[in-house]
Amino acid sequence: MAVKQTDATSELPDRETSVAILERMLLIRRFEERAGEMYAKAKIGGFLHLCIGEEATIVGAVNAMRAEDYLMSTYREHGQAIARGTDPNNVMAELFGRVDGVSKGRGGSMHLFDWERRFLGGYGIVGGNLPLATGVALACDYRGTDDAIVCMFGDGASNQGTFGESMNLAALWKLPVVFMVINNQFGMGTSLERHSAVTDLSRKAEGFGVPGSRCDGMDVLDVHRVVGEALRKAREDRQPQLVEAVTYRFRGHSMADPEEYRTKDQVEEWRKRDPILVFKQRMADAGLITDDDYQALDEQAVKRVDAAVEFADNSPFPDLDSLYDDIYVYGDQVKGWYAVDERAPKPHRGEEERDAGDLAHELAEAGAAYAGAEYENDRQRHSGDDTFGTGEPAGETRDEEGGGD
Ligand SMILES: Cc1ncc(C[n+]2csc(CCOP(=O)(O)OP(=O)(O)O)c2C)c(N)n1
Repeated sequence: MAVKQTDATSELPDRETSVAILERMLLIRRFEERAGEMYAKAKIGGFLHLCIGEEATIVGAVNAMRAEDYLMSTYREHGQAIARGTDPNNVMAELFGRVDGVSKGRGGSMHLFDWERRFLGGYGIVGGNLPLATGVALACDYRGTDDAIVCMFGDGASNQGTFGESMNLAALWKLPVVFMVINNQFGMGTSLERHSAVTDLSRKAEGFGVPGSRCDGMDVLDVHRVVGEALRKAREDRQPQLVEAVTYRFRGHSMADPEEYRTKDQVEEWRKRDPILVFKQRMADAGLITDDDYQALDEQAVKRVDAAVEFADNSPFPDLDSLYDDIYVYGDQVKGWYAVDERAPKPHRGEEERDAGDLAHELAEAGAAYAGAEYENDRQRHSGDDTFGTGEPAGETRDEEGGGD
């Protein structure tokens, strides 16, 4: 896998714009690093997928969108939310599972959502967001709007059946959608060459009638240029597009990744093309920024993230009474708990937690008791050693090893 060098063909924007781009990428980087730390300290539950290394791909693409456009992403989406303008406080609070999180603490890291900014998530099912994005594009078209959607997914997701199904319908119905494959070289621990017969992913949808283009995902300006043009074609010519951004994730797939599928040398080779440092150097060469300016921007990003952690820490966990709010299931599946199958003008029975049947309550309480016992066991296992060098009491840390998503 060759490391593509930046051609640096896209012109550098004015100082103010360039600083804003750098600022945003730095904020995402520092946010992700801190999220990793908070995960190790067990402040964050579930899984955590960091986008460190992919900042140019994210910021370049999001900056090419209009405010009215929609964005849909995968579980590796903290950066997308921040790039779209969601307050880092609410993103961190969601990671912490607190009520002030963007999804009221119910979604966690993989399910960020911000309707106001038309950020439609955060999606845990690999390839599951492609048909949904196609549906959103259909809605944009059906309502006669000028809006479009950018749907981001990984190289691994391009092997899902949903990829072909979505491309076909988008092309057939001439929908305003840009499918953006973030090729970070791996689907979990499987490299692109080992999981996809076609490795030029920009061409993978051609047979379905969706033309593609490729950008250097480590070059924020190149991404901006290519996604901007793809959005124009999707919006104005009603021709859906596939954009491949060639990038690399510097960290493991998730926090539970021993990274046995790649060498340190390979990671180091790609780190030489760190999208933030490369962009900073271009700005410095053009006389737009000094080392002191950069230092100040970095400190500002760190402070912003400090504030986000403090905010998240001070936000309460959702009330146990709200456990059954905003949840829809069919009545047959959980006894005494009804929702979508009983549409009526009045509040639905399942929307009142108190109406939930005994069984649902018992299950919830048993689950909470079980989680408490696990936590205690974990504390005892770690008591007395600072395994991860976090400087925190050992019981506050978690084991990062072991399989997982
Ligand atoms: C349908 C489905 N199958 C399997 C998984 C488990 N899984 C989680 S992430 C992942 C790898 C996806 O890789 P890629 O699409 O390249 O995205 P990346 O993680 O590199 O951003 C897999 C297989 C899942 N979440 N959903």
